[in-house]
Amino acid sequence: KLRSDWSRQGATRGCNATHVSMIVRYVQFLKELHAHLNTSFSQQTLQALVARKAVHNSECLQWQMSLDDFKEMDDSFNIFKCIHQVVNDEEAVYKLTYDVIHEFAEDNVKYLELRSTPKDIPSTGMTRDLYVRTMLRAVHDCHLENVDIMVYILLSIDRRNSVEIAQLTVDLAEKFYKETGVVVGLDFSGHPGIGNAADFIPVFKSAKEKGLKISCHLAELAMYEETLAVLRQSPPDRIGHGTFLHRYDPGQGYEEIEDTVISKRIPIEACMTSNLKTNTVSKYSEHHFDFWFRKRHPVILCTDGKGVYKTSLSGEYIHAARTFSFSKQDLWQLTLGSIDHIFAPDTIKTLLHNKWQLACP
Ligand code: 6MZ
Repeated sequence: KLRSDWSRQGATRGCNATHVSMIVRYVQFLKELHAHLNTSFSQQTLQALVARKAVHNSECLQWQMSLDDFKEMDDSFNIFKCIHQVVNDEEAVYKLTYDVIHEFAEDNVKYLELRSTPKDIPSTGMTRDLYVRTMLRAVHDCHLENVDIMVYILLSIDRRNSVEIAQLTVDLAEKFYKETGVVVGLDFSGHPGIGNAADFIPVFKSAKEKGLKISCHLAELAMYEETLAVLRQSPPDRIGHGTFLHRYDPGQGYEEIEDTVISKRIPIEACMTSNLKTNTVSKYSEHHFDFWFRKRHPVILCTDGKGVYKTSLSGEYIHAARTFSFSKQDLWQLTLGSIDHIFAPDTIKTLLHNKWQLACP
């Protein structure tokens, strides 16, 4: 199944059979640390969600077609707006969360951190609190069904919204962290061209004071000032994308950015296919994953949005393995190393380490 999925995604092109077989053996125990709920739908779920909202059908049909036609970052964000129109009530949030968890489990993902922006939508009775509760209900039901995957939730702060809403999200995360232990932290995301990440530094600090972990989308575009400000004043626990962190523009101060990331060993969530489709990286072979991985800096392969970018986590592994000619040791380091950077408690890290030692070829 993996082989046929990969071949549909074009991931096995140019890969010999022995290499594919080796990778198949190593992708049995994956960890997904960067997946946005609303961009991780399967085609089947999407169709069901669109069908429920027949009233918007013509608009929705248009954007479903545009899933193959990305030219720049804005195309993705236009699609996100449409998805949010069909995932705007309790039933839709539940179905999407439930389906996404099952789909990741089918792709051999054993540990998932699913992130989403809690939303207030008065027309459907949705509140931020209910949004998180609904996600938690779906996680709980999957657990009762013994789906073979551990799921944790990160609440996302959308940078186009106000600092006040961001602080509300932190408070909500703290509440559900204390109540359930399933919400373990925060994500800072949204269109990187809108707003200034530096404005949210007090919010990041408040999250840390509450014992919450935080992953920040940083340097997804070449945003020098805000990247440096965040790294200096409130370095996150992980960085999402980090496309422009390394000495990409010599003499422009990027040395300090790269050196800070290295000295603090901040893990980077690398989303290769997403970066290609949003046109921030031109081809797999030029992806910054390689730069960090060869430095032995912690870097984790992730999907970002398996639905929008038509990928899977195992597919991302094979894209990377093929492009950068991974050895068995590389695959071992990558799959085992990611465990150290999860946001769940240390007991879960130990459990995952033990499980992987047993499962690994
Ligand atoms: C920045 C992104 C993103 O929260 O409604 N999001 N933010 N860069 C990206 N790379 C392309 N992809 C997704 O999921 C959708 C939201 O996640 C963020 C955006 O804020 C988007 O609205 P949720 O589940």
